[in-house]
Amino acid sequence: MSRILNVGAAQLGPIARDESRQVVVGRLLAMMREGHARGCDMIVYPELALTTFFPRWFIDDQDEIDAYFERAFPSPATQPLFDEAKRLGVGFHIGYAELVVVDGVTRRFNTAVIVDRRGNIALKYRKIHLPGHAEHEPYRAFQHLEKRYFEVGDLGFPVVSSMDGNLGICICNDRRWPESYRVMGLQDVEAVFIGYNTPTHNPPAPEHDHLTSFHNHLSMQSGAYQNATWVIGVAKAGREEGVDQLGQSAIIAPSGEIVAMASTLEDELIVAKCNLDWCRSYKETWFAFEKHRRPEHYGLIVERTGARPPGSAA
Ligand code: CDV
Repeated sequence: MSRILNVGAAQLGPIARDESRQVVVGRLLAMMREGHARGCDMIVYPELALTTFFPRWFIDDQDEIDAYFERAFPSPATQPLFDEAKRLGVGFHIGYAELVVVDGVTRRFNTAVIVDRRGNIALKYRKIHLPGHAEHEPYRAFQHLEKRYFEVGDLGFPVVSSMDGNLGICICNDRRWPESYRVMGLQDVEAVFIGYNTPTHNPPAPEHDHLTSFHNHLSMQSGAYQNATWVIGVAKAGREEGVDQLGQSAIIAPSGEIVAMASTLEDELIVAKCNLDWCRSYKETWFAFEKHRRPEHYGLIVERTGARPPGSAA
């Protein structure tokens, strides 16, 4: 019997700055119920799925910033997601801004979790590749202050055996980096969940704007194929507080093919029957890592961060 994970990628349309957690959770619950009615085992929500994408603003007031963060997860506002998932017997993935106090020090992360069918958190990931900048940059039409508001994640790229498969997470900008997928590939990952908030305009390089959609799929399709895994990429899409964000949420097979894609920029659930056993055909042939990888020649990948031309000093 094949291991089938029926996945619902729950793309979100814009979330307004003044939209409450309760209203957003209501939208998420509506898609969870739709997913259950359509036979889903797992609902995948995007990055920072509970609020507007606040790193687009330079905010001075720390209390105002912290209002976008969750101090507990679940909290009274988000508990209904856990309760409904348990009642329906579906799992879910969701991204949120996490605030924790450790040994008296406040830490803030861009986080995502997988919650299993029983309503338990099976895996937590904290975003590692934080894009953007840390200071206000007035030339930009809008800011991207993830480097200011979040710390680099400290949990690596973990994979968990849950829901009858090996499941992993990375978040938005992580999907552009082959290392993210490879570290999970080396843990035999079979499905990677990725939420994203991607403006269609990139202020530092507007010459790439017309390629935003291509680069989104290119990154996720190559990550899927080269690591023999399903990849489920889910957007927060549409014009959010004046900023256009990419849609085209996609469910990608280990072949690298897109098997389902969103066609709107709104709340939209796309569904695919993900046969986790399809991964084996690639994991045991082209990408039988144990037979074909040559890590003794890959040292630079972990020794060096930035590129240096041949002959330059260390
Ligand atoms: N939320 C993100 O990580 N966004 C980044 C860019 C657009 C800043 C991305 O790679 O999509």
